[in-house]
Amino acid sequence: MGPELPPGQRYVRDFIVYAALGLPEVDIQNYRLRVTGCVERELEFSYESLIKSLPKISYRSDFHCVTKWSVKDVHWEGIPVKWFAEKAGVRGEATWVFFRCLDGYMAPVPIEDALSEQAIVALKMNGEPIKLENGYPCRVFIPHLYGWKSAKHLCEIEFADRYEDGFWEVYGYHERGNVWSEERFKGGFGRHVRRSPLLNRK
Ligand SMILES: Nc1nc2c(c(=O)[nH]1)N[C@H]1C(S)=C(S)[C@@H](COP(=O)(O)O)O[C@H]1N2
Ligand SMILES: [Mo]
Repeated sequence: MGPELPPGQRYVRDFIVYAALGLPEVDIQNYRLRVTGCVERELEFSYESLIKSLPKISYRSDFHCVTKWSVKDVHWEGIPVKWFAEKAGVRGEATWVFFRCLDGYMAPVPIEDALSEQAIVALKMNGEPIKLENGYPCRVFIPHLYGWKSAKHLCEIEFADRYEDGFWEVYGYHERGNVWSEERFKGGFGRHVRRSPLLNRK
């Protein structure tokens, strides 16, 4: 299902692997996903606990990179970010989520988008555990945001009461990155492009 391609995108056959900071070595025995920041209790999950017990959702959705390539109909499976937020007891002052990665990459996402229904910590793509180059052991996926928000090798979900640039935002990429309103760059051009109103929130 799903409508047509978002504006300005075209389909390619497969993912073009981006690893701006190189592929990390993943020591899966000692790997932990941490939930930190504006929460009642910080949490830690081993890879085993992520794959075994936690509530999963799955669906089909396209993937859209801001450099204009999209991959059609990827099957995603993972744990809703919302589940982690509820489990940790996210506090009212949280307005942003910083997704931090083993390679040092970070992507900020407004809390509304991060807690939206289909926003997940993905553990499988197309029925297989995520390959190293695609973000093993897990990556964020939020269907309506550009691919640079899909932080690979995720190791920390930090709830924050302030905005901070991540790896790509420093270079002028948009704070939110909604694919349907073409939020490619901050400020910028065109009627769709504007600073996120969330930035003005206290
Ligand atoms: N840790 C990390 N996550 C990342 C990136 C990265 O360089 N490092 N690149 C981002 C960008 S720009 C895109 S388009 C997608 C690409 O996903 P892929 O490498 O699985 O194709 O990963 C995103 N997540
Ligand atoms: Mo990208």
